[in-house]
Amino acid sequence: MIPVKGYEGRKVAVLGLGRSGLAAARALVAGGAEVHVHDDGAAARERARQAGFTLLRGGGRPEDWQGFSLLVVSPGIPHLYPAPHPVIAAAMMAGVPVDNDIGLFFRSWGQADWSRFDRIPRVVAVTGSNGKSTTSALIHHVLKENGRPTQLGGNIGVGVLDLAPPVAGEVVVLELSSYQSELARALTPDIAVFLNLSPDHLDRHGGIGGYFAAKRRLFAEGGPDRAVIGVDEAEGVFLANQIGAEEPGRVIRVATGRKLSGKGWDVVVRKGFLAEWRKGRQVASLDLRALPALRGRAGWQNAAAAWGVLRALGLAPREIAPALASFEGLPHRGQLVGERGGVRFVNDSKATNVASAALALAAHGPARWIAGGEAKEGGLAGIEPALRHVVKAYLVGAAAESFARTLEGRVPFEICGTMERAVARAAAEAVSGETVLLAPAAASFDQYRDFAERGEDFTRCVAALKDA
Ligand code: UMA
Ligand code: ADP
Repeated sequence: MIPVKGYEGRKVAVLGLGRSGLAAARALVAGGAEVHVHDDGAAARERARQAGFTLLRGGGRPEDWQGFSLLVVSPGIPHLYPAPHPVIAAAMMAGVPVDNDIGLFFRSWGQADWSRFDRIPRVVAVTGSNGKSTTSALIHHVLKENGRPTQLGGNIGVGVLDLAPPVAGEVVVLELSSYQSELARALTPDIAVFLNLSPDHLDRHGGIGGYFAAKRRLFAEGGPDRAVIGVDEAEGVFLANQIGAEEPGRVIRVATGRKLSGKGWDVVVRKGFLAEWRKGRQVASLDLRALPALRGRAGWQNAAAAWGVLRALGLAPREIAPALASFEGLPHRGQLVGERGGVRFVNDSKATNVASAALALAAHGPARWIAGGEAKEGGLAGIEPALRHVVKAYLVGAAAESFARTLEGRVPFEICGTMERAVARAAAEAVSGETVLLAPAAASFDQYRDFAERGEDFTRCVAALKDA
């Protein structure tokens, strides 16, 4: 745990008692704060009470906030859009600062006793619409393989305040969601990564502009020493230009599929070949085509971003290359879960938006595509160019009918409803050389607890086929 500094003897409230909230409450107590907690769920409140926490009284009216120095909010709880949670609204009306575990982490990070370290710890923060978990895990994996001290946390599942206090020279890799970066009152990583931007979570950010603004804060507030920026979209080009205009050395640009001009520090992947350029010269290269967990443009972008970070951390190409090859990937992201009569079964349940689903289709097609779930704003808009990789779509969940309307006249489809039926139908019709691909382009919450449960259901259905 990383005890929170700066709130000794002061009253602090924590809203939401999941992974980030509970870790924050514990770390605030360890730092000497007087902590009051709240969760809208009665069971979570009861668990907290039994664990010895004081429950917040009221909280829905500005007068309830007398004497409070801070409200710490969990990322899943809206503070602005689509509507502020009433407790947050009241605290803000009362002028109480609102922060989250990420802000507290960065405020509590640098310590006076670090003077005993010969190499100070560093933080790498990774953001983007897609590929954050994979890239964060990849950087962490390569560091570990090279015997470097490292920890992994943030949106990937470990609340940041639950991380252990760092040791000398440690690199802490944080995956940061837009929910987390939007609210944090301190954001000071040493290296920050912006992978890409495509529409997602728009209801929480009041549209794409708000979503980009939430991610950009990582580069504006404090400003990292080094920014690794994917420039495949206009937003990344804009960001790289803005940061690099003042200090070109601060930016490492990452591109897949096109050459970059200029004499900066770039990592470019074309047709599966990674090349690192500095001052107009190629200084390193690697063939990524044989790396199974880093397939297609999505995998190449993640590999190139990780390469940029690792080089900025001082690793040599000969240290990075073997560790990239031994990375097995994360479950539910382009994961091969079965093969039968020349047909591959790939679980990409985490492809919850159109951009990730489109890249998955391009990487794994020709595809028998299982899609649907709880549609995101915009539905399937933007998927059209990727449909050439689709042999037939098998639609599930609440979005099935609306997805069918988009696909009408473009590709054959069938409304299957359940995963079990979709897998059975796709497997029955697939021929050798095709892939049965779960890449839903939608959230899972209509039928499952989360994307992982959906991916596990797909995997189970595929395994059941083998016995049939
Ligand atoms: N709650 C309320 N009122 C509300 C909503 C929620 O009281 O209106 C309570 C719930 O009853 C629950 C708690 O808040 O007890 C849950 O808080 P949370 O949803 O913020 O979840 P945590 O368990 O704290 O997990 C969060 C991240 N969750 C979200 O951003 C939604 C986790 O990311 C992250 O791993 C964890 O912190 C540790 O940092 C998950 C996620 O889905 C994986 N992220 C989104 C994504 O990747 O798309 C952004
Ligand atoms: P995140 O943590 O940003 O959600 P993940 O690594 O969990 O990212 O991957 C989410 C989904 O996006 C998966 O379906 C995966 O196949 C796909 N994906 C991974 N990397 C990228 C990328 N660089 N660009 C687009 N899609 C990607």
